[in-house]
Amino acid sequence: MKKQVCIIGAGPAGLLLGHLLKAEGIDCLVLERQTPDYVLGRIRAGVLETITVDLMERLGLDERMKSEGLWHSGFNLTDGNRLINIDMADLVGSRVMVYGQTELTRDLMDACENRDLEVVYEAQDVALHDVESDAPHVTYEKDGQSHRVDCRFIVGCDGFHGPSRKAIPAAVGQEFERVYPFGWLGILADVPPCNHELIYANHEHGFALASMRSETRSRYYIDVPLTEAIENWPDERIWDELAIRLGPDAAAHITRGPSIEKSIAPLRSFVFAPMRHGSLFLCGDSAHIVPPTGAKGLNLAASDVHYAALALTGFFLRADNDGVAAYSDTALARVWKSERFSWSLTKLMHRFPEDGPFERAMQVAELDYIAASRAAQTSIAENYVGLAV
Ligand code: RFL
Ligand code: PHB
Repeated sequence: MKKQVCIIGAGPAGLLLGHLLKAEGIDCLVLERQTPDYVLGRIRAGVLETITVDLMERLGLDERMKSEGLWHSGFNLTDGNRLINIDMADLVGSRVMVYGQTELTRDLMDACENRDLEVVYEAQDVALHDVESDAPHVTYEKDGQSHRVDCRFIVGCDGFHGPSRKAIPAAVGQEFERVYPFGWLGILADVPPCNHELIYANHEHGFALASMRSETRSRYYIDVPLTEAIENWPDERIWDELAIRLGPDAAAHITRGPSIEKSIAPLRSFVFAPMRHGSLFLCGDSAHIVPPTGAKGLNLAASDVHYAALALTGFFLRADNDGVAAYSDTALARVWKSERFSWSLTKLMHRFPEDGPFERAMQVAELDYIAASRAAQTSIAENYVGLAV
């Protein structure tokens, strides 16, 4: 089969890019290893920046998001003693949208048939070939049959563990990585949120986050050692710990209920450069990972896709190669700023096993500074709502 672009991975990055290219008349195919239900079963991001909301709007796929999503104009940091409100609307005149990655992915999936975006689910053994040439191809197996897709470009949207990044020779690429000594234990429950805005807490017991998916569905996280087994955390133990870490005001408003999802996600900072090699682009988690503290992962995938769609549209519609040539540098400039923000918020809001009284005093001093300084709050707000693309 012949296509202009072959996209690997039908997570948010792959589906967003597929729809953007299709809207410009570019012929593309998306290959996904899992089933649609499996992709929708992964509970991940909850906070969307303007760039992500705007892309859905541009595609005309924002109707459900605009009616069911929640606009948030602020969020809170706490160390158990005080609540520091970051009023994004007042500080930087912008907001974020609380709308689950699951729902965004569902909206993108549901639109495929109508818009003729072809997605092959359960594509096994996807392999990339000749990525350094102008005529790469992708092979895969489906229902016991071998398939080959010849294309001009391949876009790897296949997440951290996918094959695309590995198709770039080690001599060409450079990896930057920090693995954190804890993971986030997340719980999803059909109970009203304890607060109308998110709360990030740094308590002596550890980190906690109170988030939500709707007025009736809450998402909470606590950090746990990397070695921790989920079996050690029955729901009641998580609720008890949340009540301690989030502080007495939030605790008074926590409604407990049975978990409908519970999992531990490791925390990592990772960047791979370059984000394009020959005819292969990387977008989203295939090229970089941020710890979830800044709510940046999905939004970075969206900004990569925005740049990649501009580059590919320029190439196919105007024979302009500049966007392709600039893609890696342009995307990485924004990636590094989000990496910095996610890393700094992670350091501020978590207790690291190797930290002593000095590091703790630095956290307290930084929270004191943020509490008293409009300039410091503005910097946090500007990063949280998302830097310009
Ligand atoms: P995905 O979502 O991992 O999708 C990649 C897709 O590629 C498929 N795939 C393959 N397909 C074909 N062949 C192969 N060999 C393949 N190997 C893999 C996979 O099945 C999958 O469908 O990457 P993408 O599209 O780049 O999207 C990135 C986001 O999913 C991720 O960055 C965010 O979820 C991160 N994240 C958050 N981001 C935010 O912007 N805001 C948040 O509030 C936020 N919270 C979070 C998060 C991530 C979390 N976890 C679990 C890591 C909270 C958590 C707990
Ligand atoms: C979420 O609701 O899942 C969520 C919110 C904010 C974050 C990370 C995750 O920083």
